[in-house]
Order: sequence, then structure tokens, then C-alpha cells
Amino acid sequence: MTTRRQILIGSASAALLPACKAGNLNRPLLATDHHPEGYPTVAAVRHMGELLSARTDGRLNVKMFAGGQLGSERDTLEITTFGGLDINRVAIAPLNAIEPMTIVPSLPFLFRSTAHMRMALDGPAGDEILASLKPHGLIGLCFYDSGERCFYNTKKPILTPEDMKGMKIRVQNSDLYVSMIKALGADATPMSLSEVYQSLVQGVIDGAENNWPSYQSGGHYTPAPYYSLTRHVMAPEVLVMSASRWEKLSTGDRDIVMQAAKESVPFMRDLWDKRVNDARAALLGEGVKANEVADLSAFSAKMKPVWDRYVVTDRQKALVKSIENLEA
Ligand code: GTR
Repeated sequence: MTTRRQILIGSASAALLPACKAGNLNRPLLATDHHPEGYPTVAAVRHMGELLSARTDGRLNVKMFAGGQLGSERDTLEITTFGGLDINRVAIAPLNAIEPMTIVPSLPFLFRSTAHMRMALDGPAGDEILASLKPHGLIGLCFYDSGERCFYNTKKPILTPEDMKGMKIRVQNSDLYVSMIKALGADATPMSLSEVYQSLVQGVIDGAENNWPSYQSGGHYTPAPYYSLTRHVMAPEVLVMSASRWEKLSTGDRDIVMQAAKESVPFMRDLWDKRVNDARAALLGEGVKANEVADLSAFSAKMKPVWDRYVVTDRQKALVKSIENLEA
């Protein structure tokens, strides 16, 4: 039986065909992002493309398909692993089902601050997570910031986990986040980002969780104006490349690609910090009711069984420890 996902993946692949000219290695690197043009992740990959082009006299460059036009992150990842797409910027959550090491930076309340998160991902911990993607047909190029994810909903401010009782909360497609929501006493509904706005409007869900820029760019604040600063997850975005395309690059070109990706990180962070501040200010100006949460430990205390369930291998445990021990 042909599933809806297979049809979607098929139509995305068909959309790529004109740009692809299968087997033509002179074609641009085909890149995709769920976010619209102008979003910091999209701008960063465009910047990377400019660096590539400048450093190879236009031999290497990037063609970007932004705005989720090729489907959900889960679907485009599948296309990337079989080589239909070359570069993909995704959240780390859809990689959780593929590679257990990606669970670690996705853990609720792991990172103590933005500085801590950046230090971990810029160092050996980050390198280990990126390298863990290789057996899955993906080359991890770099991490981008995704800020602090917070809960928002259509009903009321969340001050304690008790306030979430019975609420239907959308999560990304990751079992870890389904368990996180259940541990907080709410009901989890995994769905793709593009379905969230309509689901909030129709009351299919009561809330979701995300950073300020995504809350703004998806328009979710209109149906769900209560934004509670739980800062429960600081999981990063990841930029991956299809291993099959990577293997066709010369060693010299691989270095150029890796270097351009690394240089796009500080570029992205500058845009990101500004975007977070602008989104916050604009949304507060539009009447979003944001509230601080006095006792975050009431939320983090409930995460112990979630960590225990998902951090199981020795490698994961060692990675958690090495990140916890960083002094940022
Ligand atoms: C955003 C992230 C997206 C997407 C989204 C989501 O913060 O940038 O890649 O994963 O969250 O909630 O699905």
C-alpha cells in the first residue's frame, strides 16, 4: 500500500528533478529548510553557499528550497539519506529516532545557558554527535542555535506543571518529547510544524512549544497568546549533508564545504540573537501574554524518569556527563 508519506516524498523528489539532472555532479548542492526565506537558518546556509562559490570560482554553490516546500523535516531527511537532496537544515528532534546520540542535546534541562549549549556543541561533544550520523548516510556539518523552547497555549499562563494537566500539547516527531509531555501531566500530539497553526485554531491541540522566532513566524501567537518561559529545551538545529554526495567530492572540496559550514555558525548566531530579541519585542507589542516561571525545578524534577528511559547506552551516559561537567 502506498502511504501518504511515500506520495509526499515522491512529489518532493519530482519537484527536485529539474534542478537535479540525476548524476550531474556539476549541479548546485541542493539544500532545504523548513523555515521561510530570511529566517536565520536559511540566511546562514545561503551565506555558506556564497563562501563556497567565492572559494571555488562558482564551481560549488548552493540552491536553496526554503519554506518547507519539499515537505516535513522527517520526509526531507529521508530524501537526503538516499541522496535526492545534498544539504538539509533540520531540528535535531527528527534525528532522535535515527541515532541515539542525538537524544543527548535534545534532553530537557540539559543545558544551563546559551553559553553552556554553545560551548558543548562547539567542542568534542558536538563533534561526537555530528560524527554519529555517518552510519546513517548523513555527514553532520555543524549546529545552529535554536534558542530556548517554551510552552505556549490558547488557554492560560503556565506557572506549574499542574497548569498543564489535561492540555493537548503538540510536540515534534520524537518519542523523547512525547514522554516529556506525559511526565508533565499533559497529552502529547506529535505533528509536523506546518500543521500546528491550523490545529491550534481548530482546537485539535491546546498548545505547543517553541522558541520566540518560530512562535512568531508560524503565526501561532494569534490563536495561542499565552507564552510561558519554561525554557525546557535548548536542542540545536543541525546542518547535514548527504553522505553519497559527500563521497563524490574531492578531499579538497570536502575541506572547503566543512570550513564554509563552520564559518556560517557565528554568522547565524549573530542573526539569531537579533531575531530572538526582535521577535520577543514585536510579540509583546502585539499583546502576547508572556510569563516567567518562578520555580523551574518543579518542571525539571519531573524529567528524571524521562532521562532514565532515553539515556541508556554507555556512550550516551558519558556524553551527558561530559556536557554536565563543562564550566560555562
Ligand atoms: C523550530 C525548528 C524547526 C522545527 C520546529 C518544530 O524551532 O527550527 O526546524 O523543527 O522548531 O517545532 O517542528
